[in-house]
Amino acid sequence: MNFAIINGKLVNRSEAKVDIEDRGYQFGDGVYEVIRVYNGKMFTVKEHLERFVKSADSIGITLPYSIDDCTALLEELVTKNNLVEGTIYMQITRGTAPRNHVFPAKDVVPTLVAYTKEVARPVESLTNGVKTIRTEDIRWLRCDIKSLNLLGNLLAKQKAAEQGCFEAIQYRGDQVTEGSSSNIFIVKNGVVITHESNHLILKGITKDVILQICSQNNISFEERSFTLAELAAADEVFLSSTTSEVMPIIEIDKDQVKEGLPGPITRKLQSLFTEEIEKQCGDLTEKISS
Ligand code: PSZ
Repeated sequence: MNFAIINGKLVNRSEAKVDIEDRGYQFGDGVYEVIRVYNGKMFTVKEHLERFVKSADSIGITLPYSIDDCTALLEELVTKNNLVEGTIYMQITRGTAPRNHVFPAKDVVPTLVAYTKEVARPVESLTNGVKTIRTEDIRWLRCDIKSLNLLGNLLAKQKAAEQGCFEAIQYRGDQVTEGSSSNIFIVKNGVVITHESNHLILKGITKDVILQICSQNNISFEERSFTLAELAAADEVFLSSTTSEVMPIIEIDKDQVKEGLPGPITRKLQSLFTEEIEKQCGDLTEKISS
């Protein structure tokens, strides 16, 4: 049997339902997280749960559990579902109340749900790289909140998919912000460059692990916005996310990045990132080939 968690209780996944007046369903009034599981162990779970609390706090939702209690609940879910390689999706909404834009009374309890999914590492894409398009960033100005409202992101991703591409690289004016569901990095003259974590992007957990890896391994990096011209002139381009890890970008709007092959610093970061996963979760069976 497969389980989900609704408000702290393990329930049968097929019976896990929420009300039609849940504010998540009606307004997208909530926040979420996706946590990676390798070898049955959660990767960077503390960082994800801290960001979850921060996102919730920033829209005035208080998580009814401590981070330790939450971790224990998620561990139980992973065990019960025999999840070896996959993701945990969790979201909290402002709860169920008669539809009204104004927040409901304080006694309305938030709805917290979590469930798991089996997801293999995208080893083929990690090895060969992915194609992308560019598209204008039409989202709101609080992209630092991991909000359930994803329409801008969905429209961008759909546009990419319709062109046979994996991701849409978004920009405001002439500045690159982030992917529709990833952070974007360029490498120029040996320096790794990625947008600073402000209100225009999500502060990616994967991004932060990569920047930590850079500082520990004497790889120069700059956290600053960069232009579309810098993107076009980059030596290497890659994206990062919980499920995509360090993903080489080999094409942008049909133009090859360099020779259309993953670059040496991207490869180095992939290998160091894999080491970090193995440190936290144990050995991985499938390897990225160069
Ligand atoms: O499974 C998937 O497709 C996932 S799992 C996480 C994401 C996609 N994306 C997270 C994300 C995002 O949605 C935006 C707009 N920017 C950056 C990221 C990367 O964040 P982390 O590294 O925390 O997953």
